[in-house]
Amino acid sequence: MGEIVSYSVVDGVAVVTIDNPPVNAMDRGVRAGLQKTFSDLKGRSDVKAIVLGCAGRTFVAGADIKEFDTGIAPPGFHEVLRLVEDSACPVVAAVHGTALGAGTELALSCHYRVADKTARFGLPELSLGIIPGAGGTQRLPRVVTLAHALDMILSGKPVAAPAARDMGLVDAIIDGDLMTGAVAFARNLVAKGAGPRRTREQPAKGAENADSLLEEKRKQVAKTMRNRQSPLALLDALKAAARLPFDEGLKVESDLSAKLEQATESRALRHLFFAEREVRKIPSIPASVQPRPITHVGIVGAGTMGGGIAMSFANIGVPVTVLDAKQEFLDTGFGRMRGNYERSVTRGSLKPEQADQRMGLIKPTLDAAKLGEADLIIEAVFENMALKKDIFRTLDKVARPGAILGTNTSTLDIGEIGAVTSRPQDVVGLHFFSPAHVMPLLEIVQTDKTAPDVLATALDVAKNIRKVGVVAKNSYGFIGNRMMDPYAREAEHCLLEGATPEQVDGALQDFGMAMGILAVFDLAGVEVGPSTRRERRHLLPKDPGYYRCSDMLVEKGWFGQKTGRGYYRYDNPGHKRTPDAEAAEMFWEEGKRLGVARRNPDRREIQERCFFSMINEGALLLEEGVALRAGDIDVVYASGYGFPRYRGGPMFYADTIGLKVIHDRLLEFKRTLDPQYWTPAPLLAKLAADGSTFAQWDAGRQ
Ligand code: T1G
Repeated sequence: MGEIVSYSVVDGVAVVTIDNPPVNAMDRGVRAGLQKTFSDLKGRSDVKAIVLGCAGRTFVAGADIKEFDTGIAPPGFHEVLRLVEDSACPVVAAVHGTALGAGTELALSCHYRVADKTARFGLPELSLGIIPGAGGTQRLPRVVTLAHALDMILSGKPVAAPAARDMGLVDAIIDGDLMTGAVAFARNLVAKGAGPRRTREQPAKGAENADSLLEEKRKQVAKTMRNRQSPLALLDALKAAARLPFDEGLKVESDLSAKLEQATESRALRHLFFAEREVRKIPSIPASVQPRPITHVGIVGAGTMGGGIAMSFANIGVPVTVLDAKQEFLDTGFGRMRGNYERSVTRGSLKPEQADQRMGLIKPTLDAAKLGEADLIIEAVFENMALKKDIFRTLDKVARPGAILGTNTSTLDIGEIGAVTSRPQDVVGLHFFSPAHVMPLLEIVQTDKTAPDVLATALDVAKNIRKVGVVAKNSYGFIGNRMMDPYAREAEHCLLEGATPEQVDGALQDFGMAMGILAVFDLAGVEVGPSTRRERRHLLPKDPGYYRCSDMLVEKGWFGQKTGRGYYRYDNPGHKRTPDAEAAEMFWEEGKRLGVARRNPDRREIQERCFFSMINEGALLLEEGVALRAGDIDVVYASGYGFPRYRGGPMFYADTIGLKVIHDRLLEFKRTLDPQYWTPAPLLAKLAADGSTFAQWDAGRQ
């Protein structure tokens, strides 16, 4: 590999190139290379201007996130960026790809910035639980207004080059070859005698209304970004940018950054960043295995799930054929998809012509033979084994050889489904989450017959449709729903013991869950759980209180939002969720009838019973090999179940509590609650005894 940072001087313009694949992360090597280069160039009187660009697919895409765990080795960011900014001749950043985090901060330390039109700039540090730590909070408000800087960093969303130019972050968009254009831009600066334009010497823009702007945001983030420190720290850093001289503001930023980097919030978010990339690595799939090309997809079932899945493929330009049994089902399904696209157009997230183009890619059919040219067919019909088997027998006849047959089942045995075909090796579970065109999680379920290249294809499909694909072994509930079972079981049992639904959900939301599980059941339909359990009643625990509350609601026809009553009432004008004293009373009476002790569990007990039982189930999944890594379980929960990302997922959270603490609490619940549910998983008991963690268990298996 060549030098990480190199330069050449042509007719007085030095072109500096960073080449640090895969994303030019500004690791120690890059920082040292920049330090050496700009020190060398400092002494060259023949150099009249400097252009700084990157090789490969993107300008610097950030600091090397791995370095936070080991500490930032010298030279540090401030030292290097100051050297760039102190250059006696103009420095022009030439930006392509995604200049994120330290990438944008490096560009800000240059005096001018040019970009190709597809380039994007961003400061996504809050998504890692930190704030820009290389001067971004101090330099950005000196180039764009404080309001723009605040929005850019708080949202973390990349800004496209044209918009960046409009706000003052980019001086010119380069058509044609970026470096050629950047050198021409630099020569023009020299020709017109434009010297360095040091960002730190500019006044903060729009600082006059800093107090009101930042105070209003403080109130907002306290609600929308609950339990998190980094957004509040950002407001403090921006206030320093508006009120203090640059160097003092930089000190404020550094002190805040140092604290955040070591805090649990950032360690949790960095854990998820890497875990979401680790999930693509499956040891049983040799690197030589190539995914099968997917150029045409078939969907069986035009319902909510089938339509959402069809949209996921149409959104990336893949044609889709949707089969259903009746024209009216197709009409309803296509109307729903069109409605989804129209809502995106109304929201401004999609242009009308894009919506038309995507809808145009989705074709209806009543004839299964039309699925014959599909490379991948996904069944998404009712959770009924007989129906699914019929469909797979038909697919076995019409699908072309080598086509992959996926099922969106969430509870049925995929091995049993595949067994009715002549090609079980081509059968795989593709468990989408509703709404399928929005939710990022895709559970990829392998049976013991699924071929490695089918798994590789499913992972490739997940990345292409911008979902997070997590591989699970074929077992009831796969990963997510299997761990939901004890979690919701405890939530319901607390109702029999005297808690109200709002107390239970309140405890779960205080923890950081997007929604309490009882409100989720009301949203999804309370009847879904009991009907799934009916299919498995011979396997259920011997416990009359087991999900007794949802059974009672179903007996009364209270299915939740769709019927106006469930755990809560929705029969008010705005269909808002309101407490239902009658339902609570009904649960308590039932608890008494069943002889359940009235414990009136408090917030802490509700949280511990729900989350520790979930974690214990996760440990069982790891032992059974249903989940490959604890990190995979964290990704499932952060991407598909509204688990707060700033806690890193259930298994990371368990490590922060300490496995021995959890283990001892499980034993206490075994003594005081229904003992059949509280036996610590052997893996959890072992790790607790060894003073170890799930993270160490993962690392030991790499
Ligand atoms: N650090 C270390 N490794 C990184 C990395 C980073 N910043 N970004 C990507 N990788 C690895 C990734 O793990 C994967 O590795 C490979 O590169 C390809 O990534 C001081 C403190 C740039 C949009 O948050 O958003 O700067 O799995 O699969 O889908 O203020 O990577 O192949 O071994 O994601 O094309 C701020 C994070 C850091 C950007 C490319 N920057 N990266 O997406 O590829 S904090 C970020 C991304 C910071 C300063 C602060 C994406 C991408 P492997 P990939 P991609």
